[in-house]
Amino acid sequence: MSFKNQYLANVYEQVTKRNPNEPEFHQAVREVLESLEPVVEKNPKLVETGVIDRIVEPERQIFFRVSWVDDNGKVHVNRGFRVQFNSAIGPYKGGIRLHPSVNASVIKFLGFEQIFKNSLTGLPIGGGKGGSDFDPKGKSDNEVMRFCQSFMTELSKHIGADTDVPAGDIGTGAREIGYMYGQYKRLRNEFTGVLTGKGLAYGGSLARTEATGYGLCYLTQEMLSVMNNSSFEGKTVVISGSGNVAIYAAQKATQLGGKVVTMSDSNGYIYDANGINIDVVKQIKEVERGRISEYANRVAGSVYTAGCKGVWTIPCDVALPCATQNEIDKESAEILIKNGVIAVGEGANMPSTPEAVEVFQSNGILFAPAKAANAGGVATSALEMSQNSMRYGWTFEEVDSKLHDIMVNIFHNAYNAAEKYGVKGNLVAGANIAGFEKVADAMMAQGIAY
Ligand code: NDP
Ligand code: 2IT
Repeated sequence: MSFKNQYLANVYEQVTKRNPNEPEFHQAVREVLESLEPVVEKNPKLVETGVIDRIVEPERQIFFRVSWVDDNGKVHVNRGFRVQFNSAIGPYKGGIRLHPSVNASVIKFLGFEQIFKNSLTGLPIGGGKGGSDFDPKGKSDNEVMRFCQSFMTELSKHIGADTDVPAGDIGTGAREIGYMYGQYKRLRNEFTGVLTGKGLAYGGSLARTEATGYGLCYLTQEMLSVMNNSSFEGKTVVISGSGNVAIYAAQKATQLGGKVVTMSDSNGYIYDANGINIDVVKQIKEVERGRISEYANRVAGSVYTAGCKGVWTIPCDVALPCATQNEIDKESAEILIKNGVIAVGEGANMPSTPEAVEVFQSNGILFAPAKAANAGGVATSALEMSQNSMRYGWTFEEVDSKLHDIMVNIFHNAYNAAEKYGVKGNLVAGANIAGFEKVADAMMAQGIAY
């Protein structure tokens, strides 16, 4: 698709020129700007106040050296990133990704998406993202600890409970957050809610671990109900990934009456026609830090197949991509449709390529984009921040019920925004518009700094 609006075409061109060799960032910006065409046509003030020119440029980007020593005394140097993208509606908020593929493009696409996602939650959080090209896989606990301490030694200068509040993402879970939190506390001598996803013993929120996967299913359930008069009950569900998001999506989809038949990692996928046994997956992934192939050794009747892309060839009613960006391409989308998929809910960030999204939408598939569908994680992080500020903790049921209401609201806000701008049923446009409007209002109200 090309831009009909010349102003947006120019902004996009400027983004590609100013940020060369950043294809993921370009992809994320392009999708949002395309959605905003009807909004810009209706609101000339957006152009006059340069809101779009400003929103595509991070407020601040911090790139830094992270050196650490492995168990054999060898020195390693990684690169650390924190992109503080937008603070119009609250402190920068977003996860830390630890994966060898991390670079400026990946962190900027994630930070940009986070602006609109965080706005959609209805809670006061701005957008940011961070990470490093460090690979926690195969490292000892002590090596991970030394990396996290070195990473936080620099990061601590730039974050704070009212400034920027990082959290987990790929490769960053409870262990990494614990080491980072300990280091922040040592350096700053303060016990504040500077990170979320903390352990329950030191200020974490109940239900944060489950939140992204559960929230994905709550939103997908609402989409099925409103747009298809159905639910997860009796549906076959294909899930990719076997990390934090995938595990709790599988658990909630099962609780809601679906049958989850796959999970995967970057090496391959398992198929269990009887429905995935979540306890076995949790034992392998959360306790042993093992590979998903191990599931087939433990559960009779299940099969492991090498190659992660094959997961999309398994017939299903609902597909929940929960691994990484661009994991569903045009070909995989076409196979899913041929096999009868009716709904797709994005648990990962930007898991469908633009061509795949086009295939889903032009075939009338119910499609819940990541910004809306996976916002439950960051929403519950914001609830963790509230509890930290109050020095108080809600029960699991209280947090889960707030999460449920937030996800249902996000669906309706995206659905209504799409209808208002003449693209009924297009939740990609609806989520982008609904997320954008609040941030744009705040940016206009706060003026421009010369
Ligand atoms: P985890 O590190 O817990 O799990 C990641 C999973 O995805 C693993 O199974 C991993 O397999 C797989 N994966 C990672 N990279 C690739 C790749 N290049 N190709 C194939 N598979 C891959 O991360 P999360 O579950 O936290 O995150 C998953 C997705 O959800 C990400 O897109 C993240 O940004 C998004 N997300 C996470 C939130 C959270 O609260 N944690 C909130 C909102 C979105 P392997 O072990 O082989 O690497
Ligand atoms: O992509 C995401 O929204 C996250 N990784 C969660 C961010 C957070 O601050 O909880």
